[in-house]
Amino acid sequence: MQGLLIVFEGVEGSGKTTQLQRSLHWLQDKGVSECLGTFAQEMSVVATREPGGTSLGLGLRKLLLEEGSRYENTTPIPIQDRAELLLYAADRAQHVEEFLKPHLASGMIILCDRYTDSTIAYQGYGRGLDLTLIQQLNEIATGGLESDLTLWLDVDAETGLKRARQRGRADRIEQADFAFHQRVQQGFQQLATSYPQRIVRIDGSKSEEDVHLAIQEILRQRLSQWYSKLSRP
Ligand code: T5A
Repeated sequence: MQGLLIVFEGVEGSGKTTQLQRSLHWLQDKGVSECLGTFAQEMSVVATREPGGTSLGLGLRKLLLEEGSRYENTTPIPIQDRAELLLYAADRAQHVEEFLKPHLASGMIILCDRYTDSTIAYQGYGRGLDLTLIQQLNEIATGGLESDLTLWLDVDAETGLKRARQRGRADRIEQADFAFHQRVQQGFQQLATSYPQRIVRIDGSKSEEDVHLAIQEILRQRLSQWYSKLSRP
């Protein structure tokens, strides 16, 4: 039985990480047993993220987000846009083979903080790199593995950045100029329009609790559909 890949996407500070954790706890406590009936005992839910869902990915994440320089006071390494694109692709290729595919093959529900749409939004719309090239690279890195559901937390760039910056020093990507973050937001809007079956928009400007309830509703629907499929003889 193939598991489910559920991805959380959005601009900086859109609340993905907060909502992913809340969804994880809800699914583990009640959601899975509520929606998956007799199959619930066989199901487990795991959380992961990009970049940084593997040991190699953690090293790449440090390079990409300058986490080393944030915490160890070292000089940031300059990264060219195409090099940045390839580093995200390398992180993804490793993540797909080492983590996503084996967990999906064992029937797990995976909650993933960012995936291929982030590369289109950030490196494509944000940096202005060729979108066709990025689609091809995503295909190479994933071997064609798409999310079953992508929850896009729609928050305008200004609100998201304000939230993210309240937490302290900004990482390398957060430091990019405001127009960059606006283009990223446009990228997510465009993706949601192009892939309405896969990407569900959630109003991320609402309170944390309201956003959580909206996500719960979508997860209930999708898991129930999945359950009907699993129960078919
Ligand atoms: N990237 C990633 C690329 O450029 N290309 C790629 O292919 C990929 C995969 C990842 C960076 O890499 C880039 C995108 C990113 O810049 P990251 O640390 O994972 O780096 O950064 P983010 O994913 O942006 O994580 P953030 O933590 O900045 O944003 P989140 O996860 O969206 O937000 P969250 O949940 O941490 O919340 C931020 C703050 O807002 C509050 C929270 O308490 C927290 O303080 N908050 C709310 N406040 C008010 N109302 C709500 N509804 C709130 N929800 C959360």
